Amino acid sequence: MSRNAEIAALFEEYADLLEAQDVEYKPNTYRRAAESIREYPTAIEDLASKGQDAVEEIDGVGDAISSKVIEYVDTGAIEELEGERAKLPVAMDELTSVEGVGPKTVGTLYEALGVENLADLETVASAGEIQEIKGFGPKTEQNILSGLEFARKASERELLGDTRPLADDLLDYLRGHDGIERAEVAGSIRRWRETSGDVDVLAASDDLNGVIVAFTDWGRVERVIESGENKASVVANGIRVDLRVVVPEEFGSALQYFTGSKAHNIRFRNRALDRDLKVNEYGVFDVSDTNEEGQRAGERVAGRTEGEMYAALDLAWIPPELREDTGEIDAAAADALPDLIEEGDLRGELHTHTDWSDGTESIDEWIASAETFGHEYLCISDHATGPGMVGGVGLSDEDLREQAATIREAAADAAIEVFAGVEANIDSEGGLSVAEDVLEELDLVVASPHSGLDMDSEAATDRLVAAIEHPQTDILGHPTGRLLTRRPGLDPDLQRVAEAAADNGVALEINANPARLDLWGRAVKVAVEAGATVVINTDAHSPAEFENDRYGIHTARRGWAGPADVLNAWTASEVRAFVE
Ligand code: DGT
Ligand code: CA
Ligand code: CA
Ligand code: ZN
Repeated sequence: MSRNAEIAALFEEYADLLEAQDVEYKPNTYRRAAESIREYPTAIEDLASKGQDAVEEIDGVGDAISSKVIEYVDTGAIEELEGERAKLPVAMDELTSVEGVGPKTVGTLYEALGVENLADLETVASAGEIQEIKGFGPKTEQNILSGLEFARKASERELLGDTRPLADDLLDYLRGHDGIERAEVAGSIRRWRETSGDVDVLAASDDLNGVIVAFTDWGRVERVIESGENKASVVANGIRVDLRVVVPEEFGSALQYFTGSKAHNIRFRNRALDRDLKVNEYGVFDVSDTNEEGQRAGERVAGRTEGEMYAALDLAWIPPELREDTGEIDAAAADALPDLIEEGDLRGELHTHTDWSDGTESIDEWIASAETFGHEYLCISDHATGPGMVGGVGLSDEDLREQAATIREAAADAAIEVFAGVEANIDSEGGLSVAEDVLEELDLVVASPHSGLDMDSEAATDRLVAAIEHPQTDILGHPTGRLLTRRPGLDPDLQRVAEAAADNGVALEINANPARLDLWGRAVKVAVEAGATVVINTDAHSPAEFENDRYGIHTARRGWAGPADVLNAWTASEVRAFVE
């Protein structure tokens, strides 16, 4: 963690501790400052060494906060934070990771039942003690119990947004090592699955042991779990990393095997058997002949590259994102694999938040950043007020009108095309939280669910379909509202949602934020097959998050989507025509 992220996390904890004790306003001030500090391009310790004024250059950082920054850089602690921690000695991060448990609940549970950590929470929830607290009840207790169960299962998996960068770092490191011919990530990360159990990496070298030594010496290794002749496992950044080393002749077969998925490999292996071939991590072997002793001869016919492996089974090479046993082997056999969208195909971003709501940058800064990033167009879609918006984040109808005028003024001088939009909240019936005439005035409306995410499947489907049928809706934002490893979100009938989207000319979002990836691969496949258009949005709150688009692009690939299926792979005028 950089110092900026470290200090941001402390201020967030401070904000939570204050909120837990019913302090008003101050928590949000600290949260905003935390966000700006995290995104600030200069190292905070360098600013601190220049004094308080330099630290106050950061958005949202005033006197009180800058002095705490300096205190922390100088002494390694913040006295006021220590004081709050002493008053409320709870594992705040851990407890608030449970869906339905916010800082205020943590405060109440500590006051009433002395709950300090997850184990305490589990004990009191299972004993039925929570429903006895004033203002709580059986429903709250049940929600906490299911939140706990979800968190327990989910916490065993890591976000792709954490594992992929770690794998990329390791690959860079290994590829710089003499004697390593190739290094690739394998497993669920190579398939761009949204969560992974571990990081699997494969290297090819004639010096197996040299690679193992290099790997265990990698700077990010915290602990070596085991280390053998051709494989080793370590913990890095709190995540398990498995490395295998093979000789270059076996790299393709090992990569194919360890990429998975298991279901794909089983189908692959069965196809081989039908052809009198045997496959394993060492290659493809011809087992049609028997030798004099009646044993299978087993001549090796492929294994150095993956392409060779697939070709040996009369298959086109299959992109890893498709290897989930959803028809890819038949498609490869018929030479009918889809023409997938690729990194670099996106022309614009249609869902961003400025400092008018909870983003960090001004409208002008966003336009400049989008242009620098290479986008041809940008939509500003700040939060509207309404269900799910807390702490005054969302814009009123009047604010939205004023903002649209400001966006249009900025757009007039911009080198890129700029859309004036909004992210409206979908209420429980599917209505939008913005007045009709304002929606009509705007160029683009993203409608997203932000609250009421625990309704049953049928009600959720009706709600989303109603939002899609709203004549002003252009994009259904993060359709289920899920947060990976934190909350499951809505569980609609995806087929019906997709058909409604196709019929009404509404694009279904693939929210590329790695904490969401909503929609996900299988859902995207349903959408595309129903003839719906999807859109890959980063939902960026700061321009650095434009980089998350790769998670959305590979998720689209997992859904078999090509550039024609993805709204923001189209030109600005094509997008303009779609939303009009
Ligand atoms: P994960 O780690 O849970 O996100 O999922 P994967 O797919 O990365 O699975 P992992 O790490 O257990 O194993 C990596 C790959 O190795 C897996 O995708 C396919 C292959 N593999 C592992 N065990 C078996 C097995 O028993 N049979 C077959 N056919 N393949 C296996
Ligand atoms: Ca894995
Ligand atoms: Ca593994
Ligand atoms: Zn948003």
